[in-house]
This record gives sequence, structure tokens and C-alpha cells, in this order.
Amino acid sequence: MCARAHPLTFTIVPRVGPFASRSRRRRHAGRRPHASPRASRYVPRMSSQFEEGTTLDRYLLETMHAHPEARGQLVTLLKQIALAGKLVSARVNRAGLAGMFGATGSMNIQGEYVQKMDLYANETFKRAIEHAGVVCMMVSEEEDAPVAIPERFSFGDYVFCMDPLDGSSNIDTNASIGTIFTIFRRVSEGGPGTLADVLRPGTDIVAAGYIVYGAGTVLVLSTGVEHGVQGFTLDPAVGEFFLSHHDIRLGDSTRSYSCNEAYAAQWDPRLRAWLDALKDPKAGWSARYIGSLVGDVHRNLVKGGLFLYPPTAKAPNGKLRILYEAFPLAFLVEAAGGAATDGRRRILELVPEGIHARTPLFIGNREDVEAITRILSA
Ligand code: FBP
Repeated sequence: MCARAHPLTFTIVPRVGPFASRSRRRRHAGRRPHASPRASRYVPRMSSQFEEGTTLDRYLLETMHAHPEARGQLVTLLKQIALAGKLVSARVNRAGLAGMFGATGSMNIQGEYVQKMDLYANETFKRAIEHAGVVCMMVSEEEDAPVAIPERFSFGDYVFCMDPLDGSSNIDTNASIGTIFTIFRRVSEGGPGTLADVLRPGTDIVAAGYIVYGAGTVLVLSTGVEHGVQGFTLDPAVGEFFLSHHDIRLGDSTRSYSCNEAYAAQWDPRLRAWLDALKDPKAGWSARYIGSLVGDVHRNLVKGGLFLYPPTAKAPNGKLRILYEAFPLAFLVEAAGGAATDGRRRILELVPEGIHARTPLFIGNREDVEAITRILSA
């Protein structure tokens, strides 16, 4: 269940992966490995590069080398994400000193007051990515409409969707917060991206991850079930991410749940009954809730756990956004052997109706998510 220390060697090389060219993908269309979570896996293993471990850059290059037709755009995009993550991490660490606590006074399309750190993170990721020639469009929780790439920059093959700073309500309390991201390969033919490049099923995702700014800064990433889920810890003294959580795997079930139980009175009574049964001392469950999705899901990925955010009177379609919260975390959790549903359907099979569409979310160890889904689908 937890991340293993890692002497690394090469194993299976898949034929089709996220780095593969458009023609190779067309030839293999419909047989994408992450369609079935138990597909063949290719987790690059190499001897530890430095005493500190293997750098993110080395890991990405090794993974890319398994795809001779790759053009390097995805690696460049992931490196730019890591760069922006380092900048935001540094600013979060000294937010209290840099006057970065509190709100800007404006409200975003979600109806939330924009925090100063939300704005900083949003601008930092956009600036780090827009010039690199690897994306044709971006989507951000903080932006009403898709973010166009300025004409002076060239358009790339990918689309980047982000929650620049998740857990905004925790910024001033020094609790874990984070950036969550989804990467699609474009389907539109060239030039600026279109809504067709993002309003599509999560099974089209080529890479996803998050950066949690907590006691340490950890970037957790997957480029598909065949590559597993890897965690990289930032060494602020060196300014490098090093592989610290190799091939994160979830066990089939857990004994820990995370939810805002203050809303339980608004939930489906069958769900309330299910949760009440967990409180039987003989059941041996405990509860953990940080109130920032990235912090709660990171803990659950590392230690096992079930996170749930059911529909409420205030949020009948759920609170969490599909494109840059539910999709990326479902992609990671499935690649780690877990599951994610909206109570009835697999999250990755949803097709968002809009860039800020929301969904209920039940995510974590597979057997527990399946148990809730069976109850709510009955
Ligand atoms: P943002 O902070 O990005 O808007 O995310 C929403 C969020 O803060 C999640 O991180 C968290 O899981 C949830 O809302 C907490 O909601 P609540 O306060 O209703 O428990």
C-alpha cells in the first residue's frame, strides 16, 4: 500500500503510451492501456542517480526514451509544471511574511473570494507554461473562460487544466494546500485549442497529478496505469524534485474515511446509514479530514483511505469540479489500483458539460468505493 524505497531496473515496454505519436495512437486507437487498470505496467526502474535519489527530469527522460517517436512536448510541459510548483512552494512557505495571506477582494466564477495565493499560483503556472510551445489552451479554476495562448507564442499538442491552489480556505492556517492538474492531447487540428479539446471523457487523459504544499512539497504524477504513480519530493536546498514515492499502490480496502460530516443530514439516507455502520467500534474505522482535497487525497494515496464529497442541498451536483479536481485525482487513484465514482458512474467515463462542471466524488481504495457505489446505485 505505501511507497517502496527503490533500487530500479527496466521492466515491460508497452507499445502505446502517452508519449506515442498521433499516427501510432490512431493505429492502436481503443486499446489504451489505462482503459483497464490491470493492463501491463511499465514503471521505469534505474539505480538511484544521487544519494538524494533520482531527479524528476531523469525519470521523465527515462520514461520518454521508451517511446522513440516521442517529440518531448509532454516532458517539457511536465518540467514547466514542476518549475511553477517550485515557485509557488517558495511563496507558500513564506506567505505570512510576504503579505500573501487573505483575499484580493474579488470573487471568481465559482462564487468564491479569490485569495492572494490563488492569484499568484494562477499567474505563475500560466507564465511558466504559455511560452513553451507545448499547449494550445489552458483551463483554470480561477478563469471564467478557457485561457488562450498569446499569439506571440506557438501552439503545442497538449491542453493543460488546473486548480492552481486547491484548499484555499486553508491558506492562512498553514494546513496542506496544493495544485491539481490534468493533461489531454489535443483533438483539434492546429492553432488555438477548442472546447472539444477539454469537454471529453477522463479516459482520454494522458497525464495528471498534483503538487501538495505541506510539511514538504511533493509532486505526485502519473502518465497512465502502465507507468504507475510516482511521487517526487522537492529538496528546497537544491531546488530539485527527487523520486521519493516509487510506484504508489493502494490496497483493496481501508479503515479510514474523509468527509465533511457536518453535511451528513443533507446526504442520501442510505449513505448516512453506511457511514454510521462504520462507527461501530468493531468495524475499526477512523476519520481524517483536512478540508483541502489535495491534502486529503494525498494522505489517502500514501496511507489508504476513502474520500467522499456527496451531493448536498447547497451543491446538488457535488462541489468538486470534474476537469481539474475529480478527473486528475481519479486518474491517479485508478493508476494506483483504487477507484473513483460519482456514486453511480466511473468518474473517468464522465463527459463534463462545461469547463467548471461539478460532480459528487467517492474516491479511494477500490472495494470501499465499489461498496458505496453499489448502495447508491441500487
Ligand atoms: P478550492 O479550494 O480549490 O475551491 O477547492 C474546494 C475545496 O476547498 C476542496 O479542497 C475541499 O475538499 C473542499 O472544498 C472542502 O469543502 P468544505 O469546506 O465544504 O468541506
